[in-house]
Amino acid sequence: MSKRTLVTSALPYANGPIHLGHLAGAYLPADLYVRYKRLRGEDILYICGSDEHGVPITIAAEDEGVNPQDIVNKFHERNKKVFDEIGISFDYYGRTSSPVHHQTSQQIFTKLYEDGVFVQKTEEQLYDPKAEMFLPDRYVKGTCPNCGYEEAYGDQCESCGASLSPTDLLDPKSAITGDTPETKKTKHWYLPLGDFQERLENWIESRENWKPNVAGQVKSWLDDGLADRAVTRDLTWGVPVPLDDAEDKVLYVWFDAPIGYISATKEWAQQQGDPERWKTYWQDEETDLIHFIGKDNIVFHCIMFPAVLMAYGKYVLPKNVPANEFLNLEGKKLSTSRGWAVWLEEYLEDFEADLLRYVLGTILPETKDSDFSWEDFQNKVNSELADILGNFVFRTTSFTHKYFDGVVPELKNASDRDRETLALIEVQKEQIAAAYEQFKLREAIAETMKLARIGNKYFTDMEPWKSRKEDIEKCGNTLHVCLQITAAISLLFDPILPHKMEILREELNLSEDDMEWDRINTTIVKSGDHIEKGEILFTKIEDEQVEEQLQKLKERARENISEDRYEPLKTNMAFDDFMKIDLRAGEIVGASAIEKADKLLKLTVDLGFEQRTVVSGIANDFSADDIVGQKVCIVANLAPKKLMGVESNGMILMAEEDDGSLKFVETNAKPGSVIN
Ligand code: B3M
Ligand code: ZN
Repeated sequence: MSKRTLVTSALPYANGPIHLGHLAGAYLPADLYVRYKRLRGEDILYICGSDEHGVPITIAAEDEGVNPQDIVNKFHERNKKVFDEIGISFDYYGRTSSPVHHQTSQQIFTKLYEDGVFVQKTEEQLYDPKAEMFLPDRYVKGTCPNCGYEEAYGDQCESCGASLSPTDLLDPKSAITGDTPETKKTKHWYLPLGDFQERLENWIESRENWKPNVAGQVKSWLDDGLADRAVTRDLTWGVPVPLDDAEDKVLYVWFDAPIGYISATKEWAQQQGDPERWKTYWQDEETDLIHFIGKDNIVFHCIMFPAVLMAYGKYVLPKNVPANEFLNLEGKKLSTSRGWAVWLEEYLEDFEADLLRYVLGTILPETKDSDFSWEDFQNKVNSELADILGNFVFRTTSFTHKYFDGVVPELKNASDRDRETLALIEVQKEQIAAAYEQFKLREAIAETMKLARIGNKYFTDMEPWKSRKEDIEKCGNTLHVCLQITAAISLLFDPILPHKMEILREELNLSEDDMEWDRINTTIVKSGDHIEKGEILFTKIEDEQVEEQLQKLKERARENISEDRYEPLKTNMAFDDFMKIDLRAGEIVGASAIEKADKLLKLTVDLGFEQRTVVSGIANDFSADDIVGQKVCIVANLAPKKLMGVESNGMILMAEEDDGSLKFVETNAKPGSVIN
């Protein structure tokens, strides 16, 4: 009997449109997997929805001067539509502002509360008196105590990935007024993750085939020991905390959002007219729960949500969390605020959905960050989709039409090559299945394309345009084999190119009933079957089209820069304060990477009178080998600070350009010279 699988993709915040990075991270990989499983006829349910709570939503609303509800209404509809157009085949796309979701998350909170799971604490938290509010999560920015990144948020440092509390930040500033916040006492409920440490460890150990990047991150969290996590916030937008003494408090967005997967499943079951059916997916041990997410969401899906489910009892825990790394764009980090992104709505104005599904599928950031470029997009569409896949199926169908009246020829006295080629259908089928089962989706796509390569080469080698005149039986065999491969392609490519394969199956007169895994063999079409006249499935992309996209991207990036071209000046300081800073000329004489800190380099700086170690957040812009010999300016009397276990003694001055890249502030002075 086939197993039951519940697949989820991270609920995107309904505060902005969906871009390529989102698609490559959590949606396309899940959709490929789900469509493959459906093809196998397995019981699979694919759930997603809008994440409509949390500070990202309220900040977006404040920026636009509207209500949070207006923002989420707008983006919920837009995102749902664009997912549909790109072919992401959710069974249900819910939203966390729905009544079912509010009830479900309150019910889970209440049960945990009544079971005495939470710890209640009254603590000092950051407060902005001007805005008259507490500053949870992204309402405060400051320096990360872990890596020194200066733009860290109150909940997370996007540079080193550390998960933070607002009060951890050094030099915190309110995101609303820019002021330095005060502290004020407030009461909250915490999930004591430490109580779950052992259970989480045992559960993680029992998981198989996890990606090393995911397992590694989880292990490092567990090794560091788990701290209490507040599950409530002083905010008004969100799911109200269902307790009498919790006015103006809501559930922490990362408490309610994963529960959104459950609520959406409930709504799906209601829609099916079988309201209890959600339980078979969430509360029956036979279900494999798979979360597709981006790497920044690992801790929530592999530690926090499982702890909530364990505390509640009854629920299945994730079987696998195939989290992806990040997608870059044209060699640079994607950034919505800098306009460095390709939005799906925009993409779809110019190109077909399936082209992106294929190209992005071949570069999914499965094990490390990967890069999307328009040139690569053009290359893959032209030389793989058009020249191999498109060419093969068009040659096959049009030849059949022209010389066999559109009728599948019989296979008579097949040659070894014919038989071997036919047998490769099932070989590829198994390779493809093995790759999907291990969440190796890039490999699954490559193996699928391999079948088209096999077909195309066979057609060329067999030269049916010659055998047509010399040996019609041989020619018929060639076309018979090519038509079987084409038919297999129309099924095996379905998860990747659903729109195009529907067209191809129509040409082959295959019906929905043929959409079966077991039908993928050497006799999908029968001798004597009629096929329709084929059309060209993929047209090539011209250089001008690529140029146009690049221009669009660059123009937008420029617009975004000019809007906010210069950082506002800081307030004046006293002359004496400036004189306290001891600036010196120096030279980098040694540089090395720091383990687990992507952004940091450990530098040895010569100050003439001494050499010292300085940790600097420049690894994104410079590699250790290239900067030895670099002349620098250094703040030489900064109090020592430990960053990722290394003591840093000073700060190298860097200038940040519009695009976020860093430049050294150079000096020709000899090391040790005083800079005034
Ligand atoms: N909305 C965060 C994100 O988009 C969040 C995911 C929720 S999944 C339950 O990164
Ligand atoms: Zn950090």
